[in-house]
Amino acid sequence: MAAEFLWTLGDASQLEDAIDGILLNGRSEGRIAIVGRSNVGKSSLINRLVGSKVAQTSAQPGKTRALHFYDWKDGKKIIVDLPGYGFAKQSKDDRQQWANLIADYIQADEGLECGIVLLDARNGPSDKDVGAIDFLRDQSIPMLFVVTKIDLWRTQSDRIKRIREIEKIIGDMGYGKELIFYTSSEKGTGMRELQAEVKREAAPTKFEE
Ligand SMILES: Nc1nc2c(ncn2[C@@H]2O[C@H](COP(=O)(O)OP(=O)(O)OP(=O)(O)O)[C@@H](O)[C@H]2O)c(=O)[nH]1
Ligand SMILES: [Mg+2]
Repeated sequence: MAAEFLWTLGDASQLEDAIDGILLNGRSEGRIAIVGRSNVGKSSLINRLVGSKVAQTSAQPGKTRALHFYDWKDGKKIIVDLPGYGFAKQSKDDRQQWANLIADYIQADEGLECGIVLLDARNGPSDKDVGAIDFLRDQSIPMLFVVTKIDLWRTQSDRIKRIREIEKIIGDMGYGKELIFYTSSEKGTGMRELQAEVKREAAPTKFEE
């Protein structure tokens, strides 16, 4: 089997158990966190990346409400599906609770090698996307950027406009074009390149400094 479900973290009180105990007991694989707005295609990308349908996807935003950990055996990584941000129907309290849970996890897991930030091909990066990138940067988490749903680009000029916009915003934050991957989980576009890059991710830079 290419990948299997490991563990769900629904509450910060389980963090210690997750990091030091049940989840990572005896496991040295680096963790890769999938970050992005609700409905951007995080769970779909995970399924494509690991080559099996381990993560639940849904047309309804807000499907993934806890942190789900998957053992990607071929890649020798643990993939973490994070709850999406910017889910409109959420109450302010819920939103804060989710943000705290994600932040607590990111700060607690020293084995987190990389954050993959997903950006919807149909919109330019939003303020919330920029906020998430800032947050990861503040924690010294290396990042890759994955543009999702590129099968929904209708015209060549649409494609060019969006690519320029994405490169500009990511570039202004200090990240190069080589870190941006253009994908479709629907068609499988760009997956091989992304898989190779994620497999290559080495020890976290925050511990090399
Ligand atoms: N056309 C197209 N649709 C996609 C693609 N990737 C995901 N989707 C659709 O987008 C919707 C949301 O996908 P999910 O993978 O569940 O998104 P998510 O980011 O995990 O959402 P939450 O768990 O709610 O945060 C589903 O209807 C998917 O079928 C893609 O590459 N192309
Ligand atoms: Mg999801």
